Amino acid sequence: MRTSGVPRRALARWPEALPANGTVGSVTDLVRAETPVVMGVLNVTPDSFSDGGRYADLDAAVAHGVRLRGDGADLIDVGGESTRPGAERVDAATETARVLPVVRELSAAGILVSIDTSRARVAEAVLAAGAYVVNDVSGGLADPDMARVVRDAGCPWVLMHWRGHSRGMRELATYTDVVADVRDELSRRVDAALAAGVAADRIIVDPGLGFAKTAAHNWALSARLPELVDLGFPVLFGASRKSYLGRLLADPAGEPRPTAGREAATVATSVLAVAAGAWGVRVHDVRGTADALAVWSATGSPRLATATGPRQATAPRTAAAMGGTRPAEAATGTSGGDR
Ligand code: PMM
Repeated sequence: MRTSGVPRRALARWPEALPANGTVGSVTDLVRAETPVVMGVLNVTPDSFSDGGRYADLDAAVAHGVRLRGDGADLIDVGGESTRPGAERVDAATETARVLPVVRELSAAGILVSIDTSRARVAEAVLAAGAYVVNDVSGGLADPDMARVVRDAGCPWVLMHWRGHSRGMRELATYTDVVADVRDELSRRVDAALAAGVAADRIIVDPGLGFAKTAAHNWALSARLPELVDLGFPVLFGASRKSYLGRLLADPAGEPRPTAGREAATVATSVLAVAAGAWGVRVHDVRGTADALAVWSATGSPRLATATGPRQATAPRTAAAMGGTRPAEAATGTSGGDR
């Protein structure tokens, strides 16, 4: 791997203005965007469930990021640690070494980058190298220092619903009512972020499909997405190529459809999620989803009829605002396989 010569910039305060070739002008515009945001996945890992091993080389990774941008991605989500069920963790130095040069190069090319990490040290290093958004699959639970890093940077923070690291997440997939439980646990994460001084207009939430969730849980979260939208924060939806789609499309012998054959189903989930009020979608193949969302926009951006109404009509409903107490969040666990 070669390293980029792009200078690191100080992390004094986050620049509100976005790189010139972005489709929105500022971080606030990005978080409040009314047009759907498409986040393209770029895993610089040997073992992610869909693209693991394909972009380990810097040039290949950067070229893929540029391609995803050309296909219509608003943000490129760079990850250096696989979170598939059962995956072993890598150390922070390895994770940083994987992502840092890629983030530097993409940022230098004016491409908006989010960093998929749950480690504060990694986030801090890549924010200094030009990343604009922290996508934290642990919603701030994995590293108590993450809230400080995000607060000091002033960058957007994706808080994903999470109950424990990959090795044990399957055992944690027990819910009374998955949608209500995910909503409650997410609102606790929002409250913790706000209490740590993170600005409300920097927070994005995500149901975390496939993370301590069975296929039935994922379908329930998709079907009742407006209940999460009702929290009042932008919702990111990440169904791309996940195993519940493979199982839906299983062959007559019951063999799940391999990841490469899940694209049309991914596009369908993206459009349905956005029509249900999602702020954005996180996908591996940007072109298909971007095209489908262009069709959705051209036909007047129709929203699905929902019990709760459109996102704009609701005020933020965090745990503190709702004044309730909820079951404790599990923060540990173990497990294995295709997400
Ligand atoms: N899924 C994966 C990784 N990161 N981040 C967010 N915010 N939401 C997700 O659903 C999500 C994520 C799963 O692994 P992948 O990178 O191979 O898709």
